[in-house]
Amino acid sequence: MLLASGHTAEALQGEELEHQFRESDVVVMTWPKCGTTWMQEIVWTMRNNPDLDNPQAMVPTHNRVPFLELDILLNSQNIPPLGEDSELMKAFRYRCPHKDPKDGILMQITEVSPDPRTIKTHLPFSLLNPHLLDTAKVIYVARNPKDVVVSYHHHSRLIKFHDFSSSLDQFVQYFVDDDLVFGPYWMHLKEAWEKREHPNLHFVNYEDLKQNNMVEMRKINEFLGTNLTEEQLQKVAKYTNFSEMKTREETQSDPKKTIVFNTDIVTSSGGFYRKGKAGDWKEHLTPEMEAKIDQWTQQKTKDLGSSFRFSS
Ligand code: PPS
Repeated sequence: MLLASGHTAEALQGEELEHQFRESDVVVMTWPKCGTTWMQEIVWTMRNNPDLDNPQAMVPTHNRVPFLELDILLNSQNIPPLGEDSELMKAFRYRCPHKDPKDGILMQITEVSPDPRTIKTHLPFSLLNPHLLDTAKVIYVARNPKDVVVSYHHHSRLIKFHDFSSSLDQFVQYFVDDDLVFGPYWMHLKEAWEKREHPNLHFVNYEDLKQNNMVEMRKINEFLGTNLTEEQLQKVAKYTNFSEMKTREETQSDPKKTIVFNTDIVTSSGGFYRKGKAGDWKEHLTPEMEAKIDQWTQQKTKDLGSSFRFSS
């Protein structure tokens, strides 16, 4: 699988995803578990639902904001071929009549999505169209790797198809060895960090979004050029906070999602909306795991400059 063990972004140079971006696109770019879904909902709502009266908002986030490279994950040998009665295939048949799913289900759904598109990707800049920033806007969300690894470990056990049951200790080792799906965490972040002054890139930390929510919401509003009033921003901030998003997901659909989720993990550790906190790693990482991540971070962040930091 692309970017799984042994495939670094460097090794894949020249194999970029050939997606044509449009001027009105906003791409939410993250390493997994850094706050993608939260930012998808903020951006989509600011652009399409500032007064919270758009009935389209009832459609689950992932159907409004396509996950550009999901086909790569769907091609995993762990995942049985999508049946015609699956939600995704039904959406494909409806939105892309006469198209062949073998040419990419999500790729083609993304292509036919109407403007203005908000697109999710976990791919780094080096694996996307090199003209991305000349064309579209990108919001990059970074998160403290200690919270990322805890959240990703949970996710890997939660999603049935990942078929993952190893310990957090083992998972931390995979993380610092750059052996998890979507590859080296620091390389991904560094590629965005280096471009942070580009007018079409907005770089935000999950921790800042959590702690100074309205400050960050105003910055996003300015970056997107959405011109929301303070009152609209307050509404969007409330609508996209953790508890509201969690409640919406649980009331809109089967919270245990038995086809996709391991129900015993949902019961013991929570669903997709697990904790939504900055600093929850303190409840999970042992001093040894923490030291391992600190040492790795120190090594990998040397050339990021002194202005780079995570707030907790
Ligand atoms: S994914 O699967 O890569 O797209 O996951 P991603 O959305 O990037 O990250 C999931 C984590 O983000 C938390 N989350 C939120 N935190 C704060 N506020 C809001 N609104 C929000 N929505 C999702 C989610 O709970 C996961 O973090 P953990 O630490 O596991 O709770």
